[in-house]
Amino acid sequence: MTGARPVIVLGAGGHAKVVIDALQAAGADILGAVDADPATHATSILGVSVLGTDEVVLDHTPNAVALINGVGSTVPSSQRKDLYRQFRDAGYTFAPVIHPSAVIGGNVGMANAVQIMAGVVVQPGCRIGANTILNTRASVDHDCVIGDHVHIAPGAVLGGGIAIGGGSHIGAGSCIIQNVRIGENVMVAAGAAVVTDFLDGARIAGVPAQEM
Ligand code: JB3
Repeated sequence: MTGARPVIVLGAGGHAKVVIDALQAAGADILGAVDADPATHATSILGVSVLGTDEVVLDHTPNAVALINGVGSTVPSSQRKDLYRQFRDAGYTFAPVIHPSAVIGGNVGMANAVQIMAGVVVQPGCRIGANTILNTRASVDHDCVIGDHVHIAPGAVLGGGIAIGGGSHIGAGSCIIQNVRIGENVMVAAGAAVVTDFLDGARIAGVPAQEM
């Protein structure tokens, strides 16, 4: 999953814990975690040491380690994307995270640093963008195209042929019917039922989902 390189997890909060658990299930060699504010965290997460701040990463050359983006998001946010770009532009490689319990169909294309958590199903023909999270038990049906830096939150259900623009947040337990087009940086609230297209930047909620 992470090639031969040991990995460092960026972040030591809730998302980092889930990512570390998936990495351990997949047998990855985890050097430790780093955080913007390590003093506010326990010294270890699931037995993985919190090593210090992002400066610790710079003690390792880019070809000696791979990075894991352990900073999540619950709304469209640039924090996770900015962290990814900062280290990518410094020459570091981000590894994917794929929990062994995920079911991934044929002809699924995954860009760099995709994170697929426990119990996810991705059906054939899908394309998943860079730095995108498919969180716990999300279901993505055939031929969906999901952009970069998207978070599909736990339990969201996407029908076939859906397009999700970059940076969007698809809330926990929401449902999107087949062939819907969702723009960039869209916020879909938890539990929404999305049956029509929405443009960039929309904030939508409800059954059926409407702009807030
Ligand atoms: O909904 C689910 C299942 N998970 C949520 C996830 C997707 O997003 C989770 O419940 C949280 O709401 C959120 O998880 P996240 O991003 O881990 O949030 P939190 O627990 O608040 O931890 C974020 C951590 O990232 C904090 O400890 C910050 O200090 C750290 N952080 C922020 N910026 C950073 C940076 N760490 C590093 N290394 N570098 C940064 O630039």
